[in-house]
Amino acid sequence: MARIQIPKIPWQEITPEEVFLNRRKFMKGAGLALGTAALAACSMPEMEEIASEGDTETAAQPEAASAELGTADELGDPLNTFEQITNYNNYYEFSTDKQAVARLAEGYPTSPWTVEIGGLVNNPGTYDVDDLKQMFDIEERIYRLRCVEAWSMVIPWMGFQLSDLLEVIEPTSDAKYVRMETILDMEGMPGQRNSSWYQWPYVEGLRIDEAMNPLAILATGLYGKDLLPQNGAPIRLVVPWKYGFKSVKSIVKLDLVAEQPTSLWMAAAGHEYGFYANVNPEVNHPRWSQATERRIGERGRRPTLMFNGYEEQVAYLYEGMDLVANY
Ligand SMILES: Nc1nc2c(c(=O)[nH]1)N[C@H]1C(S)=C(S)[C@@H](COP(=O)(O)O)O[C@H]1N2
Ligand SMILES: [Mo]
Repeated sequence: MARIQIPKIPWQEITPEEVFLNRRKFMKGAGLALGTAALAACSMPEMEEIASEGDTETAAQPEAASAELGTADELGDPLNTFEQITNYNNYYEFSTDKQAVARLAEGYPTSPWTVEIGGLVNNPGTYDVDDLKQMFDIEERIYRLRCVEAWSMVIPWMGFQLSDLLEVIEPTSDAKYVRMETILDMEGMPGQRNSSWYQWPYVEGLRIDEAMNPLAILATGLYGKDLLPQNGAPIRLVVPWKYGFKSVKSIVKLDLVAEQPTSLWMAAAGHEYGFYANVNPEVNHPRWSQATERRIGERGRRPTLMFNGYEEQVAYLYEGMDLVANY
């Protein structure tokens, strides 16, 4: 079962910088590692025990297990509901109809599942997802997800830092990019079978320094539960400062490579979907503005934030780069 760390301090009470850069260290320092019990299986007495461990500078909230998980992002925006997050999905392997994906993906087999990890690394290997979940600290990360179609959600992911995996597999000095691939399964995935317009499998990539940024995670769950198929079970990328299409789902292959990978979207329409795809309210998509967005569940529109609100954490990656040319 997954090793889960329960944050003692509510997410929104920590400053953004601590949240993003020191959170895990902080949690380890506070001695809050929680054995091997799955969160959903925790009984109240166990929760109380855990909550009373470590120092006591902030009050734990043992009376409500759910209070241990966050309820808003660091900007104070409330989480989207589990129902919203699991019923409004982009997953073209199943359907281009966002509201049809959940039904079509229901029961899609995601266990056992292995990820083949290799390319320009010292330690290649094929890993079972269950083993990856044991190897790394699984923690909650509440992130905004901004789709290039100009809608957004706030999602409480569970996952581990991509940088932790990279440290284990040790990229060689020739490695410049990380390339990730979704499963190819024409038989099981109706969208792959029915749409030959796209060059399956879905491929995405990051520059290695982007992949090392602490915000980049491989997510294995949300709302404290394992991912459902429609959200990219059992393991998918989440890079919250980029448009949602970069966050490739249901990964079976991860390679370190020397050349910039060509993503499925670059191959399909490179003038509309670039490699970087950083959220930027000033660079419009050829067919629509990116200045504002619709938060699912809200009326009206809200302004889109540079790098989706994560500028402080990621702007250094693009210093001196032309963000219009490198969209
Ligand atoms: N393999 C794969 N990954 C994918 C997609 C897809 O169609 N196939 N859609 C992307 C897009 S456009 C978005 S907005 C997010 C949506 O993630 P969610 O459905 O979990 O909210 O997944 C991304 N990852
Ligand atoms: Mo998207």
